[in-house]
Amino acid sequence: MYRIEELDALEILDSRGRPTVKAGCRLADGAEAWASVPSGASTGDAEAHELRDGDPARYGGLGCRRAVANVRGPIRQALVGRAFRDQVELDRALLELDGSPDKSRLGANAILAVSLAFARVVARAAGRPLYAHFAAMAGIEPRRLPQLTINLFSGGKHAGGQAAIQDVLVVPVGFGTIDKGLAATYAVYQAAAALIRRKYGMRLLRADEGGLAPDFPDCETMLADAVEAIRAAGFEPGRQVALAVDVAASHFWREGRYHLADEPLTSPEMIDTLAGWLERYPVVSVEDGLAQEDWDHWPVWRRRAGDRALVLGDDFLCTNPDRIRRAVAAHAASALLLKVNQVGTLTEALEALRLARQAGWAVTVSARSGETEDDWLADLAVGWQGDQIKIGSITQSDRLAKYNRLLEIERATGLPVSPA
Ligand code: 2PG
Ligand code: MG
Repeated sequence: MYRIEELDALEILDSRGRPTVKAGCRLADGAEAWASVPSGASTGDAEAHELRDGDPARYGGLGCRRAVANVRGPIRQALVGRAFRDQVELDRALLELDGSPDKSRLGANAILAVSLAFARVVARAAGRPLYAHFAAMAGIEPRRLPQLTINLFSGGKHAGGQAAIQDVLVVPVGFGTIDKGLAATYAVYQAAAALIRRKYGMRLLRADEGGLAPDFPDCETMLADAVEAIRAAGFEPGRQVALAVDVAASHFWREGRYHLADEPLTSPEMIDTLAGWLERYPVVSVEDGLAQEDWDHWPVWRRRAGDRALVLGDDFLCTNPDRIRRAVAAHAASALLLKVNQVGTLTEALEALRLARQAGWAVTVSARSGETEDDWLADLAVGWQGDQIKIGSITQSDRLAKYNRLLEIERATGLPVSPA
């Protein structure tokens, strides 16, 4: 049993300079730990509610003082002095206290900060690394490290909308270790930066996650430029370095049409477009290729993609067990993008993971576009055995904190990287 002696919280700033929540938990045995929550920009409609102050005079309404006050007030009052057997009991207490269907009363940001701080303090009290604690919580024995999927080019809501799709990512499939995969990605990133300077004559503009964001003439050019950068770095596209795409299609779907380029596309036309990308480029994963409400066409797209690429659901699934169950029944996807703050507690995210695994799906553990220097995501991806991890680019400390933590875990465990 783990008795909570004190809970505290603080408003801190994320990688976009927007407020977010950091919570601390001290146990009766004296162990103490803090954890910070990230925040998305291209959010799904079914995400748990992030509580913001709404005061336009402060951070344009984005302040998190109410969420912080909820940790220091009602959550603290309810939990301090109580002992919890495990994460499930703690999270259940948080859910009961909130009582709303979408965590809007206390705020998913307040709830998740406490859920994570508890996980970290229990790991500390048990004297084991956080990844080992996450693994034990899930009843998993870690055997491998997640494959890296690293943001190279950005568009969509993370880059002012200069291109419709949100990310083109590199997947260093041919290297076997995190260490070598990062070195290869650095070479590709530098080659891409040189290519962009030459081709677009632009200063290096970086988007929210550190990806390069020139004025691409169209979306397909993002893929073609990525392949050119892989070659320029001396690697073989597909065999050594493959690609992944986060289309984030919900954000250019209006009135039943995909506004990918000048001519709006119907759903079947959008599926043809995606299938064409799979034919022409070494794409191993397509995230949110269709909009979150385009339920009828997801199964069609999944059949069309076959085994060639993961049909990965982010906004489509929102790490939400109900949506995942529906998608499994409809054969609408083949992989889950797992973001704990979309659902709001570790226990619910673990349920999402289990549902995906039961369906035989792959799992990508993902950061948000607004991140902090906290590195728990790397431990989570290893402990819960994500097939891939998606953190962002390799240029900002909020992202590097997680990559550097993966390097530490790689050294400590000696585990190989998951085959793509
Ligand atoms: C996504 C994420 C991370 P956001 O769409 O996958 O890239 O973006 O956190 O803004 O939802
Ligand atoms: Mg996404």
